[in-house]
Amino acid sequence: MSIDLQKLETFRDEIRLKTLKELYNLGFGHYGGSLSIVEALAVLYGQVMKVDVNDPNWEDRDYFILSKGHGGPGLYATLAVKGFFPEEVLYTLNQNGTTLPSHPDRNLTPGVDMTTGSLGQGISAAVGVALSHKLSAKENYTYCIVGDGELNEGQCWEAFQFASHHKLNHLFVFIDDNKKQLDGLTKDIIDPLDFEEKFAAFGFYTLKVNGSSLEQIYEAIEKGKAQSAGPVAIILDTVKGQGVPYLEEKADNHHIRPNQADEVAILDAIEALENKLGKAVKS
Ligand SMILES: Cc1ncc(C[n+]2csc(CCOP(=O)(O)OP(=O)(O)O)c2C)c(N)n1
Ligand SMILES: [Mg+2]
Repeated sequence: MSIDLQKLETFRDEIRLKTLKELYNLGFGHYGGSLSIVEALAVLYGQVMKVDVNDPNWEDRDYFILSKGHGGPGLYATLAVKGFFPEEVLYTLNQNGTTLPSHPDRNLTPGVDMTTGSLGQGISAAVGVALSHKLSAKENYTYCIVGDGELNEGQCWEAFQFASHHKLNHLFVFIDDNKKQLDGLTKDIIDPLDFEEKFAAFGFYTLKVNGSSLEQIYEAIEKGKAQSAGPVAIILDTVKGQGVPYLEEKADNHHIRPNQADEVAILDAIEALENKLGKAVKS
């Protein structure tokens, strides 16, 4: 199948717009790491993954696990645009009684396949899901996004080694290499060294792509599927705050409680996306 770029670009813009709106509505949150995964989410849910919005627990679906659970607002926006639940639900993010807690909970939200937030654990769960599918000779794929900072957790590397040993060829791991973590540059906190070399050494079929390019992400997934030997790692060269230049340039963009200047920039970005999508600008 070839990429439907126009459809995916619209889907991507809708996801970015709804991510900004839900976080702005809440008043604070993980902007940086939600925005850097928008393109990957758009490709996965827009064209690649087999899911049924009317039957989120369909057993033959592909699974998605957001190991860097603090990117939940990006995932929720994707699920809402895809049709798993109405857009209005996004504006209950992280509030009392919500079905959208700050970090994903598989028991609360239609379309969320794994509860995550404690970094390092999601990838282990993803490997378990992929192993169970392989043992039952099922064809479903398991897709997982991990953060570059998250990869400081030793547990991740135990999971990768296990995945490789068991030749989990329907497991795709995306590394959101946005070069930053909570409190600084990843290379300054614990230098991760070369991800391509590390994943290759761990037995993964490894590709590095521009993480803001829908085409490159899609092509990497197609390539990964064409090789059948073992698990696939796709390193996404991303920018924290991706797609909103003001937020990309803001040094401390992990968790933002917008000040006045931030607010103006975020509202401008929302308006620009709404205009681009041909929607009425909120008065
Ligand atoms: C086990 C664990 N330790 C610490 C945290 C707190 N924490 C939340 S996000 C974060 C930084 C993660 O950085 P990265 O994986 O690079 O995420 P991104 O840049 O995509 O936001 C940390 C340390 C956590 N959620 N889980
Ligand atoms: Mg990071």
